[in-house]
Amino acid sequence: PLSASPHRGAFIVLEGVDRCGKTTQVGLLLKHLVVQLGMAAVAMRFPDRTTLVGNLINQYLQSKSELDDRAIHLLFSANRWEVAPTLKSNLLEGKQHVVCDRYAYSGVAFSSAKESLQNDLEWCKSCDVGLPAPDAVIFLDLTQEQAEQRGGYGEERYEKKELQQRVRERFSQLQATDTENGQVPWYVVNAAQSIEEVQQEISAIVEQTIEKVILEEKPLGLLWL
Ligand code: NYM
Repeated sequence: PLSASPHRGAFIVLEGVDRCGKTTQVGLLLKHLVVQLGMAAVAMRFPDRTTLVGNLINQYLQSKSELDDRAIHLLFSANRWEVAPTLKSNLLEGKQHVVCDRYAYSGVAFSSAKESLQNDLEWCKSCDVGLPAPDAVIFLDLTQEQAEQRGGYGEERYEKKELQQRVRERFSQLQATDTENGQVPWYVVNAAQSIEEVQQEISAIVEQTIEKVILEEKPLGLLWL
């Protein structure tokens, strides 16, 4: 079934705290799908810093501008909505699998980890309700201590120990509600393993997901609806 031509592409999201190796794994996964398996697949990422909104986000992350916590949350969400037509067309018209580095889960996890929004998880989620829903969320799990051992965080906003710890807790909260609602399956991969081991686990999950999408002719879902 993996070689059959799909009615649409599968939408795979990789999530995790900073320094968990997401970006490396997105690259390896794309190569695996395209080069080894000969499939049509593309990589996308959020924030997409190449758009107008993305440029504002980039300035904020580099501390070149200040924004209210809700305002920046809305910009991250707007960034997904402005790129959503391309995402959908890649999946539905292009019939390409999309491997995405972060999505709305990062949006909610990072914003709601801030003190000002700690009681507003539902508000944070509401902005992204109705976006294309992933067929699988692969969460690269790394503890705070393991992340720190990878040479410390960078210079960008949010790359602070206490915040990252809360972000990790938010992610597991989101996993729990998604699992309860039974819409989007989450797969937790231990990101402390070697690059090759992580890659093999991810490939197996993704191949299974693609097979399911194709065999069941699964329609594209709507996030958190
Ligand atoms: N981030 C990312 C958010 O705060 N909200 C979002 O919606 C998304 C997609 O941006 N620390 C944060 C997480 C990261 C930062 O991401 C930049 P990256 O993947 O390092 O470019």
